[in-house]
Amino acid sequence: MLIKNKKRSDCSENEVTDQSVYLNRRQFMKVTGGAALGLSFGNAFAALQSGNPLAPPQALQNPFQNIAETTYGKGETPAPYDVATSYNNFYEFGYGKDDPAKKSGSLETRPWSITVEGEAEVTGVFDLDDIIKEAALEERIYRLRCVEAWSMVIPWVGIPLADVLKKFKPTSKAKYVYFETLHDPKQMPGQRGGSIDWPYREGLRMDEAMNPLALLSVGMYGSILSNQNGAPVRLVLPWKYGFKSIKSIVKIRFVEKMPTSTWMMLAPNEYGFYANVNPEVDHPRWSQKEERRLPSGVLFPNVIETEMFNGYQEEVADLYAGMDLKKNF
Ligand SMILES: Nc1nc2c(c(=O)[nH]1)N[C@H]1C(S)=C(S)[C@@H](COP(=O)(O)O)O[C@H]1N2
Ligand SMILES: [Mo]
Repeated sequence: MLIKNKKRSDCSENEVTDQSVYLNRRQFMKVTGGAALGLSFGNAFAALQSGNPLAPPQALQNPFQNIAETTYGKGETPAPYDVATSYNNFYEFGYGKDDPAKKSGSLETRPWSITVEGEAEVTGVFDLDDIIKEAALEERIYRLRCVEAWSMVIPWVGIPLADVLKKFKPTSKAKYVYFETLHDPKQMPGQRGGSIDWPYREGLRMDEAMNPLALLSVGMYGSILSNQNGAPVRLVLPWKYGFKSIKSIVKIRFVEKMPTSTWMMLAPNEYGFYANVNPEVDHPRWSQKEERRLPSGVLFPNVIETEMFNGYQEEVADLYAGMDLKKNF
């Protein structure tokens, strides 16, 4: 076993867009430069004072046998661990940026099964540890750009998604792959109310899923994933807006038709299927030309220009050759 858990702890899609989700996104834009950001800077500062800002807590350290180093993101400065684990989007635990850290302790991450179904030769229910047992874990330092115009650099631990998907032998009918997050209101308090039609859903075109950049992540900062970051297993798709990087995955389905994601269901005019980072295509309610790179606070706003495909053009531009990226946003 590669992972040891050290210590551990409705509305339908045609109803109007979820007001509370809207509100939350709008409120977020309003506080930009305000108190919330001072807070994340405060966390970074506390982490810097407490020793190594890139180290997870003692109880979580070194659960993996081997993590291969890669060149991805060498030279980038990762966000302090405390920032990456205290400023999150994970609506299953609430809409506030600090809700996931406060409320995700109730998530049981072992044992964890993933159901694989649809257009593939190998389908069924698999234990996560069996899926990753023979896989080689890699560290990849990636930029994560949220559609809300903030970003951070995170050192992930994971397996190329292609390596995992190939094991299930998708058939020629598998044109897309669809993912679902756990749906369990007992463990996920955010699912007890609100108007998102749970579970959280996402999808990729097959060639996107097979792109070498796509990572199935089981860890961060050399350790396991924190619950608020999507434990025990999530996607990381660094050329796409953060919402495509679905957390706490329990279902993988190979399909013929383009699946509908949670954000497409909520606001199809604002969140498309592709959701590639693109400074030329503004969100209907705000610009995507710039981003706040966290840690960022009132005194150090740290605003940088957003890059096409979040700077990963070389790796992924071919996937979209000839496509109108304004239409296919
Ligand atoms: N299941 C689920 N996955 C999710 C989300 C969510 O609310 N639920 N939020 C997304 C968004 S909007 C972002 S920006 C990233 C944030 O990842 P992080 O908290 O690890 O930085 O997770 C994505 N994955
Ligand atoms: Mo996001």
